[in-house]
Amino acid sequence: MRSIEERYPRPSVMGIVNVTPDSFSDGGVNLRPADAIATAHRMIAEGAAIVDVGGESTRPGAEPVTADDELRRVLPVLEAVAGELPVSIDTAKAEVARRAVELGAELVNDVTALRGDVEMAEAVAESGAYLCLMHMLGEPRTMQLDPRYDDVVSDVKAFLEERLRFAVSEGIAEERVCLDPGIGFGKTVEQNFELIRRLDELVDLGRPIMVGFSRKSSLGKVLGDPEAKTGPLSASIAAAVTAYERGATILRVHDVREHVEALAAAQAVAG
Ligand code: HH2
Repeated sequence: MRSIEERYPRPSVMGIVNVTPDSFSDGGVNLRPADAIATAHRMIAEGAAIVDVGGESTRPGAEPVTADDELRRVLPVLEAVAGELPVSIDTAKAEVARRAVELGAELVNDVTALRGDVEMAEAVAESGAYLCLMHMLGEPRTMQLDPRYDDVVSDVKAFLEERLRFAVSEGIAEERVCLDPGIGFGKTVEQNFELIRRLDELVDLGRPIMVGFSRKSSLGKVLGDPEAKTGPLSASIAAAVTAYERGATILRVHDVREHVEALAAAQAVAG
């Protein structure tokens, strides 16, 4: 069994394929299966190690979708690419994860860290898929209203440690799990930046760290627009490279080619 760090060496890029009408930065772009399939192929050709297919937006304020709707969105895409390309399924639903893995998805990216569906841990354990456990405070509908922590890094670290222990107790091999601080999921701009600044404390948990800062609104806000809903590519790359430099292994991004190039250069500079 290959560990997740052997499968995705540092740094690896995960390309985002949102098959949704309402994702915060690319809603609608890949809603038609043909577009999503073409995007997935392009991202792998541009150097992504894996593409993350999702059928439910988790942007601040998003309403949940049913399993049927989610399956209707992602199945045609997975049927076309999951046996052929390295694919991850971005879902909190066990049924969606099961179907995706049957079709060839190799990683389950659960933004609820196995809290959204009581059957998810079993679905992942049985499938043998890789797993990403992400931190979120609250739920997407309300998470940005007034996020508070004693110390954001210590709180996120304790959460991820507990979720990792839970996953292992449910029969999921630790070597198959990576952890994600959940940038933008119940965090202020400053809390998001502090999580990257002190990423070494999360690296100390001993599992590979995934970071998804791509286009997130904190990057637009720090550039001077307090109402920003997204951030630009330039700032996304800066955040990804900084996260890599502080120990991140997998960078989850919308703009694959630019991030692959930036990370290759950063790696060369770091030596
Ligand atoms: N961010 C989003 C969705 N899934 N998964 C992980 N592991 N880490 C993240 O930071 C993360 C994630 C939100 O970004 P996006 O998919 O572009 O938007 P939306 O949720 O609106 O579809």
